[in-house]
Amino acid sequence: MKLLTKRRTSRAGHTILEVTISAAILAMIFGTVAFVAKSGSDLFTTSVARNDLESRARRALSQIQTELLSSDHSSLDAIAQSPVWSSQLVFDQVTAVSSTHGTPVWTSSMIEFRYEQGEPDDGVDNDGDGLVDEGVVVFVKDWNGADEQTIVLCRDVAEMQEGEDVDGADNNDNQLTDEAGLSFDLIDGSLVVRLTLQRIDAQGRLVTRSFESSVWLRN
Ligand SMILES: [Ca+2]
Ligand SMILES: [Ca+2]
Ligand SMILES: [Ca+2]
Ligand SMILES: [Ca+2]
Repeated sequence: MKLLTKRRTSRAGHTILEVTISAAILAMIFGTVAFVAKSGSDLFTTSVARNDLESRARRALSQIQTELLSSDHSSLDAIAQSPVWSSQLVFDQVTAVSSTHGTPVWTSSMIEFRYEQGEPDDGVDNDGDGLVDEGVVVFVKDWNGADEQTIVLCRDVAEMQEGEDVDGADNNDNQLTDEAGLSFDLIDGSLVVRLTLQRIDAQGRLVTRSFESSVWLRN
């Protein structure tokens, strides 16, 4: 009788051990599945944010290119040669044709980086969107003229180019020093436009994308 009781106790103990091991294995499996699912979800949300920034940056650069191609390139002569850069570009465009003489009417246009409304340049995220001192790219038609019109080409523009800090050095190794999130510089007759956009994705992570395009300035 004692032998039977001992066997039953041993069998019960063995079963508890098996159950414990099985539970541990199942926990590991479920943990791995949950991790893989979360990783996939994180990649997806980051990808959505990245694609959003890419499409907006391409659209803005395309609009800038279009405006510059229809400009008087001689008005862009004031642009400094790289590595000098500017976050503002002023140029002349034909905005109308004189009704009396049939000649083109030239007016000044301007493209520049401006701090977002409600987001002063103070090192603080004033509007609570997770970005610090972010700005917009604006295109101003008839700049300082009677019919001045301001159009926002792009939002979520970083204050600085990706990888660049305000420290007097070229941190991102593009030959420009402390350049802004929108910058213009001239290289061998081509105007180079550089743009860095940022946003916070659905997981609360900062996503940054940078783009560059060139416009050949014919004389
Ligand atoms: Ca902000
Ligand atoms: Ca600020
Ligand atoms: Ca740089
Ligand atoms: Ca720097």
